[in-house]
Order: sequence, then C-alpha cells, then structure tokens
Amino acid sequence: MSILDNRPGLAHEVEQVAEVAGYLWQKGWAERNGGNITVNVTEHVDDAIRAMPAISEPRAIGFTLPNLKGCYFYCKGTNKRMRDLARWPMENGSVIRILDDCAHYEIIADNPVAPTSELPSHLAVHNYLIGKGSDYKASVHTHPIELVAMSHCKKFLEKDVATRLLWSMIPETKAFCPRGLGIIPYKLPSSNDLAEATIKELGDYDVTLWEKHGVFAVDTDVMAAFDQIDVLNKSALIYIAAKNMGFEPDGMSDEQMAEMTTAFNLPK
Ligand code: 2HA
Ligand code: ZN
Repeated sequence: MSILDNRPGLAHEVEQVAEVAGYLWQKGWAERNGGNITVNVTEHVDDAIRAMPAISEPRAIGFTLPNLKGCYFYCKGTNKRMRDLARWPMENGSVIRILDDCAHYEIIADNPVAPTSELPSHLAVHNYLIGKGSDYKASVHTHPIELVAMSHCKKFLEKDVATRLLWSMIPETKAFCPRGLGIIPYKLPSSNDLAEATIKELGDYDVTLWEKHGVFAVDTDVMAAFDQIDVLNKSALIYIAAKNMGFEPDGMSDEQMAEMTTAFNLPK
C-alpha cells in the first residue's frame, strides 16, 4: 500500500518530482546525494491522510513557521540519490506532516525516510511563500555545473551582473526566467543563515545562486522550477562556449533586450 494509491493528484506531483530528479542526474547536477526537492502537497490531502498515524517521532524543524499549520510536503530524503529517487520516489523521499506547534514535523508515508538536510531552508521558504499569498508550491535545490562555476568569480556575484549577462545570451532566458538570478554569498550548507538569506532574495527573484554551492529555485510546480534553472544554465553554457571559441560574446544589445521586454510584456 502506498499513500499514492487511488490518489491521482498526489501521485502526479510525486511523478513530476521523480521526472525532474532524473533530469538533474542526467545533467550531472546531482552527484551522490546532491540537491533536494520539496513540494507542498497540502491541496491533495484528504481526511484519510489527515488520520494517518505518524511513522516517525516528532522532529524539530529548527524554526517556528506559523503559515505551515496543517501543511503536508513531499520531501526528498537526506543522503538519498536523485538517480534513485527518479525510479523509486517513495523509497527515497517521504510525505511529512507539520505539527500544530509549527516547529515540528512527523513522517506519515510511505517509509520512514528522513527528509533532506536542507529542510530548514525549504520549509522556511514555503512558509514565506504562503505568507505572501503566492501560488508557488515547489522548491528545487541543485548543483548546476556552469552556474556554480560562475559563482567562483567575484564579478558575477555583484547584484544583477550574472542576470544581465545570462539574459543577454539568448532571448528565451529573460522570457522564462523573468525575475533573474539572486545572489547569496557563501553560507554553511543546511544552516539557518542560508535559509534566511535565501528568503530575503526570493522577494525579488525566483532563482537564487548559492555562492560556490548551487541554486535554489521556486515556482508553481517542480517542472517549472526546474525550467527556470535550466534556461539560466543554458545561457551559462552559451557564454562558456563563446569563451572557449576564444572570444567574449557580444550578448544581445540593450535595444534588443528592451524590444523583447516590451514585446513579451516582461518585468523591466
Ligand atoms: O542534499 O545538496 O546542500 C544535499 C545538498 C545539500
Ligand atoms: Zn547542495
């Protein structure tokens, strides 16, 4: 028996996570247990799920997150591989319930797989998204090679320098990542500091670059969050390809960017 049985909506959410996990592995962005995904699945929760007993003891989140009262999340498991999650999502991830104190959670299905080490960041972000009335349900953290490489260069860590460069490599990037790439200076992985810094940047950006570590993206669903990272990394690859051919790419001109921004009604 699985919590996904006879629940096509919930099963679809988890299948989408598994599909994205496979892409992350294939792209070389998910070495070993690298990266994590959480999805707010509360809209798919019925009375039978609400009545399900816990299969773990209550565990502390590390924050008190009042907007998460009554929420349920599918979370990748800590120390689990994306390439395994792609095939067996309920053996490499689990569904958790936030307890009424909003400071603890428990695992309810299918197996007692402990959630991702970045759970504090992920849940604090979901708390923030709900608080501002956003319809975003998914967050993805991964290690895209070329974007991480760019984060080793000080120039690209200045506000919006990487965003402008990446947008200018191909018109689609601004169209499909219209808020650009926020920058988070290096912080210890899994730390509350990293979570807090990420939330601050998510006010202005859907995708943030964690210096020398990876990216963290949010969107309505896991596929959309993946797409935003994918278009940014594609631009990084075009930039690198040009550099490898021995020249600095011109990039789209300011006029071309402005024309596209108006034509597609994008934010300035
Ligand atoms: O879950 O990528 O940052 C593994 C990580 C932590
Ligand atoms: Zn990471």
